[in-house]
Amino acid sequence: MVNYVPKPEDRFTFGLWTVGNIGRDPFGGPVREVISPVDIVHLLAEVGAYGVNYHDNDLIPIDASPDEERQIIKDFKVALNTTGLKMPMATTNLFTDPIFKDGAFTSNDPRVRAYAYQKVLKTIDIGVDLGAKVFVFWGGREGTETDASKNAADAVKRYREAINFFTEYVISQKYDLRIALEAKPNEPRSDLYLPTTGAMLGFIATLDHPEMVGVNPEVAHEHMAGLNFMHAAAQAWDAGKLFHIDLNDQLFGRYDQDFRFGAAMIKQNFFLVKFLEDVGYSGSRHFDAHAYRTEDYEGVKDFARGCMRTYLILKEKAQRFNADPEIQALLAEIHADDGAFDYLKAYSAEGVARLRATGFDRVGIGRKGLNYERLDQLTIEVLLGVR
Ligand code: GLT
Ligand code: MN
Ligand code: MN
Repeated sequence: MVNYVPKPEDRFTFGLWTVGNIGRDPFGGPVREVISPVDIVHLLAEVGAYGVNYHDNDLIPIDASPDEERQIIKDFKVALNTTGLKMPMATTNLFTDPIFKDGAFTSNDPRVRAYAYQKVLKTIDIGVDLGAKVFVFWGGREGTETDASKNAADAVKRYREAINFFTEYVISQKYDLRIALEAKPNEPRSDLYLPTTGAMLGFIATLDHPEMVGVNPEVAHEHMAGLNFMHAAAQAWDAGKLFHIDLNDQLFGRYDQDFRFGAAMIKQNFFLVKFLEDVGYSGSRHFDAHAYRTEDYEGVKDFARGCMRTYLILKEKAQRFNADPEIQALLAEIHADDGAFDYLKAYSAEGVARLRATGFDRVGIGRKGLNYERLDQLTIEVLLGVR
């Protein structure tokens, strides 16, 4: 990890739409020229990324002719081959075109839902051809401004029908492809359905092929809702559902800022990186973020390099935390367990009888200080570079 240089095994990826973001916002037009997907691939190779992800229309314009489409895919494959970049994840844009203004799978209009299905099937085929192993669904327009317009329970049913349809399609084509659902609480709709990673995990359990479907949690999306992102990622991991992850940053309660990873909440991101590294998460570390609107393309490279560098620095800090004798001594004390209550790990009538007969020093246990102040200060000192 010397010099924090990204390596292929770090699995650092960026979407075409991230470094290709031209800095448009609701109050102002673009500040950067559009650059082609081929140029984006070369830019990502230059900064040391492992892979590039895409939406269908990041690569192929929505109104491209079949000939144009063939040529674009051919050129893109050449760029992947010459740079060695991989394309591990594909996704469908179901939010930009006006046809999706009231959603795709949850639209009230059956023609819109059918068009969305058609668009997804095509993106799955092309994505698999380009090497994708994970297919993300982010329902950017699946929501409402007024709940007079849709039945929220029907919306979830329609979402379920759609995901069931696509898992059957993947099976029928014998594709080696898993699906990852990405939650967001709001924006661009006033309220989005299935707004958190936890909501997605509950939804997945209701699908026909839950084993093929996991989540793609995004740091900023949980932060928008004021939630602890690492806890969401950990729950997904525990459920065997952490198929992909969108890394970026922002403070709680703001609009969707998609800042450089680690730009805003260092301590939270430290615990996230530590979690991912400690459990051995081996999927893509996808930076779904973009450069400040103040930047030109040199600044975009600074942004991309910064995401990867900060991840690697936090990874090193996690190793330091794990190797720090004082921290480890405290943790050993905090986690001490002599096994006396192991009989409660599984229910038994005998265990209940034993438990009923046990006396507890309630006051004494409640009085004992836990040393978390010291532990947290030591953590902060690791992060601030004095340990
Ligand atoms: C869009 C959104 C992201 C999603 C992308 C996938 S598109 O940039 O803000 O969070 O991951 O559709
Ligand atoms: Mn986002
Ligand atoms: Mn995302």
